[in-house]
Amino acid sequence: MVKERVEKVLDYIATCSPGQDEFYQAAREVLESIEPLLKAESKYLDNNILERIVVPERTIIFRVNWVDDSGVVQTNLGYRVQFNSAIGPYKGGLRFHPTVNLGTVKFLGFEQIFKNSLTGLQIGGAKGGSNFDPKGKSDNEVMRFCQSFMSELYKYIGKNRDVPAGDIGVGHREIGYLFGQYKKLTGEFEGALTGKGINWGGSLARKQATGYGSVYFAENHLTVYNKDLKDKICVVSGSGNVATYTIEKLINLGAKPVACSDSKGTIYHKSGIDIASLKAVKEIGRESLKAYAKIHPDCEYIDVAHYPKDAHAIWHIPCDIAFPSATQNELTLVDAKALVKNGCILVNEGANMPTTPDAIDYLQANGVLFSPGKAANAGGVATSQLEMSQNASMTQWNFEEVDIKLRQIMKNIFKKAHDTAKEFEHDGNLIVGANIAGFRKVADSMIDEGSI
Ligand code: NDP
Ligand code: 2IT
Repeated sequence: MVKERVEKVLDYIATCSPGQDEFYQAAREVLESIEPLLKAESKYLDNNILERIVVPERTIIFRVNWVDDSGVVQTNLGYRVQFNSAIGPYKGGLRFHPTVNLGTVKFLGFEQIFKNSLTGLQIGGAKGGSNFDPKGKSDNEVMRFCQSFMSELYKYIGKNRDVPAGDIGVGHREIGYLFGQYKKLTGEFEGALTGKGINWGGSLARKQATGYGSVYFAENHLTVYNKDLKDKICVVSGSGNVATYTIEKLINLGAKPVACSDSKGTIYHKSGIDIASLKAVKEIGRESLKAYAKIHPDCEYIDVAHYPKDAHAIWHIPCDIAFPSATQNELTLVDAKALVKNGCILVNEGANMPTTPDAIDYLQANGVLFSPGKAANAGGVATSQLEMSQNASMTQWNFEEVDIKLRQIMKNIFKKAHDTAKEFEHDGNLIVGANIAGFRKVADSMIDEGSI
């Protein structure tokens, strides 16, 4: 009965959202893993919650015209998927990357519903973005694009309505231009975006929060198995916001991150990544990691072209812990086999859905601990909510205050996922625990709020 209903809803997605493979993948993982809850309590099927929760409350798609530096008008697509507001105003990032399409935004928005629920805070799920590529554009081009994007988006967002933030390709610079335009169009200086600059309403520690939170989550996970981070060899994919601050916190806590990557290649720095030059190259210089390898002659550089399509160099470097922190489906079955062969004990997802389903199965079957992204990377959005809280009370907390709250939130999320897995007799399976705990709060709220 439960299995058939889940299959029916998945068939509906396949029929009504053809070609949205990433959304289908995300929905399948959630719906299949919550089967123990659906079997235990009939109210979710009785109230058609599955049928309702896989459909966004609102999808906004718009044209973004902007003028490039040579005076030519360029056109991109803009998206905002307001997926679920049962437990709070819509909340979730904006992604600017050439691969972004409606399926990408829907998968991210769907994941965000359950992630935000897990934080224990009052935030609903949403995601947005554009197929605009900030790479290779001048600051002025990025500014004109952001202004044009916000000229449409501002109609749908607001501090109590929908609060976007950053994601891939959207950082401090983009949030600044978006915020400036929002303020100009509405005349309101309000927290309608998070990830803002410290001088204009941002929260200390938001920049670090996803990466730091991911490491705090890993710490909690290891503790249950009487292990810790000390001297652990770590590999971290990506070298953007999440990866950089994962590496920084790992170093602070005595682990040894030795490799990271970007869209062009991977660096393997056996003596340990130098965080200062990583930030100088990627965060400040917006350069490729090749520039890091030039500064450090003892660092090996592996060009992405030297690896087959279904494998990624970073996961073939021997490690104790892997932190996929770049993008979706970046850790495949071939990669998982290499991790197991090299004795990896934990895969801790910093990115959204970075591990393919067959890779997850393989890791779990081979006893590798697995921290799912919607729990492990929730520190970013949780700290965004702390930013909203500070904006609402017109205060600014210091770095330590925010960091202490973040640490506690990650501990609570871990405990919730871990205890819920146990409650449903899937001890140690944090995918089941996180999905059930995240789903239950939202679904119960949907039932309470009636047939809206
Ligand atoms: P950034 O844009 O700061 O960094 C992304 C990094 O991943 C870059 O190093 C980029 O390479 C690499 N990358 C991105 N796309 C690809 C691709 N298709 N193939 C290969 N490499 C790629 O993004 P974030 O660090 O913010 O986000 C990383 C992940 O974390 C995403 O999955 C995001 O959804 C997730 N996340 C982010 C949060 C946040 O607060 N920022 C919160 C929770 C999750 P290059 O440098 O060459 O561009
Ligand atoms: O995937 C995510 O959780 C984010 N990109 C952060 C969202 C947010 O609103 O801070």
